[in-house]
Amino acid sequence: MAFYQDPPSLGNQYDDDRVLRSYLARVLPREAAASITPSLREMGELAGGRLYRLQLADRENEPELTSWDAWGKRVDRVEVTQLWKEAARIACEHGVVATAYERAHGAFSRVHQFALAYLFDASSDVYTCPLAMTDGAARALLASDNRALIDRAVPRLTGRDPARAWTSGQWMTERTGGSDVGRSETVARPGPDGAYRLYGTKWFASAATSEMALALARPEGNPEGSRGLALFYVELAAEDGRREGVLINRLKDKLGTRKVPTAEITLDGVLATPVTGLTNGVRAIAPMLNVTRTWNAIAAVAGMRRGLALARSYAQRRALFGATLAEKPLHMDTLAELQAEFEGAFHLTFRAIELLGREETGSLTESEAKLLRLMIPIAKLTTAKQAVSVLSEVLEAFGGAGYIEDTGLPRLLRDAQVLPIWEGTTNVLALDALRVILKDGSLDILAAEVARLLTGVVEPKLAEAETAASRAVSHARAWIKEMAATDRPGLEAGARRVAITLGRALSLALLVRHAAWAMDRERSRAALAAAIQFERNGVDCIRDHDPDTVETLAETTRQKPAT
Ligand code: MFK
Repeated sequence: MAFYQDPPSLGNQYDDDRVLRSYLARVLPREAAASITPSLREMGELAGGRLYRLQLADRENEPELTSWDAWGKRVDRVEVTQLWKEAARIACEHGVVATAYERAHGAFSRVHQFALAYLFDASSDVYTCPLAMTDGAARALLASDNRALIDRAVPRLTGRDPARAWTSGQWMTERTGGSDVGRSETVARPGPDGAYRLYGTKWFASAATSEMALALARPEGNPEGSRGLALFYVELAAEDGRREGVLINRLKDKLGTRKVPTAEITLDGVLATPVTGLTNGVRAIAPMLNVTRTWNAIAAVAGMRRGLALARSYAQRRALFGATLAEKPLHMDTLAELQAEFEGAFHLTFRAIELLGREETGSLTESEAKLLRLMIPIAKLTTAKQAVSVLSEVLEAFGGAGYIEDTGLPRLLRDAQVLPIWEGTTNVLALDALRVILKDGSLDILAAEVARLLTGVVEPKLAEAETAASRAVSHARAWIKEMAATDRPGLEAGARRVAITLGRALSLALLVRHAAWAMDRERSRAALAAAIQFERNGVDCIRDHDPDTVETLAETTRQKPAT
């Protein structure tokens, strides 16, 4: 008899998720938990069932751009994949964005919404990209107080009727770069009627099928730099499907997120409405960035969770050297390391989400607002890096099968690789976090949060983890203080290591707090094991700056190639 390996399989992704269910049991009031559970179970069933099967079946399809119709008319029509069409309907009807704005459970509505997004994400082929931008655009418009635009767009961005729903794009990046947005070349020109029209090229317009976009552009005559940019609302939905003044030049040929129709577009006089004044566009789009960066973190967590669910299923079915992989100590040790990373990322991200929900319902204290401002870049950059390394290991856990396209596994790694890049690279966000720390004392608040989380934890097995979390934060504080006073370039050079250390220390403190709760209330030791393992994986990455070594290697970078 020839041997054929059973493939990995998924069950209901809500029922199978101890980490999610235990977290929700801790944070949600009893009635809220009872009320939202059916919606999560339904999404878990879709994500592990119909949507997952469709994702595997739809694997080879990609979006297609048709630039011209048969009679030579420019149409710029983008046809998305079958799964994306289904995902759009499911996301809308299940309120994957709407739940946050309906606020059925006050501040906890954000937790409910992001739990839905977390379950949905890994079976959606990154349809969470347009959802993230849609959520972010609604948030930025609401923050702008522009009543006309809010009334026009927000009900469509946050509604549950697929026939009326809109998604939004986020048009920032240009050929001049994605990080230094202040170099944007797109100009906004007022016409004789006073209406603005945009002229320029956007170089990474994600989800080119959106019905609207928020775009940065420089009103003619404004100064250079980011303060001279303004935020504009661009409506793209038109009767014949195409808005005058927007040309889709081509779709990007990307490493991953291949189902996302990311486009290069030319803005050739498209009508645009200023969202909030004619300057300070980066400040105006910042509420959107904070929301999309939170989505980025949830996508990282969801990707890790999916990879581990598949790897665990496989470990139970794959036999070698006389036992299943699930019985092999080294394989189990490897998966334990990955599971701890996933659980740390989960708690870090959902803590930021709790604060976001409180911010939106006006119940955030001033110091919590500062904590949230610091936590979002830290959570985004920490979880994105974890996702890439965890999913690389997950592929290895399948041996050669992890490298074969029609298992559906390589996509996990490719789609993770974008997470440290878009919405601000690791280094750009580390510098953002450092700026915030130096400006408003938010590191003291983060340190107080870590101390608060650890207070009252008496389990001796958690002692080392507690010490590691608080030591890492103290080290970061002392290091920043010293470097800020003595060595500014060294401070900048260490920004990534500091940000990741803070992300890991906060994750560990959250894991410790949850482990203590789970042992007490659920008689479960799984979260305890995750906390202990996370500490073993390492927390403090700060190293003393060694300018000589870095400078010697930097010389190689600056060398001109031999001719
Ligand atoms: C499922 C996954 C979901 C993800 C979907 C994503 C789809 C992909 C779409 C994209 O990738 S869109 C492109 C994303 N691009 C970026 O995220 C840009 C990355 N670069 C940065 O973040 C730079 O740090 C930044 C452009 C902000 C730097 O520009 P500047 O000109 O040096 O801005 P500056 O001076 O730091 O900030 C200007 C103002 O905004 C300041 O306020 P004031 O004017 O009052 O002083 C800042 O405090 C404020 N600000 C900046 N970032 C903020 C913020 N305020 C609150 N929160 C923030 N995050």
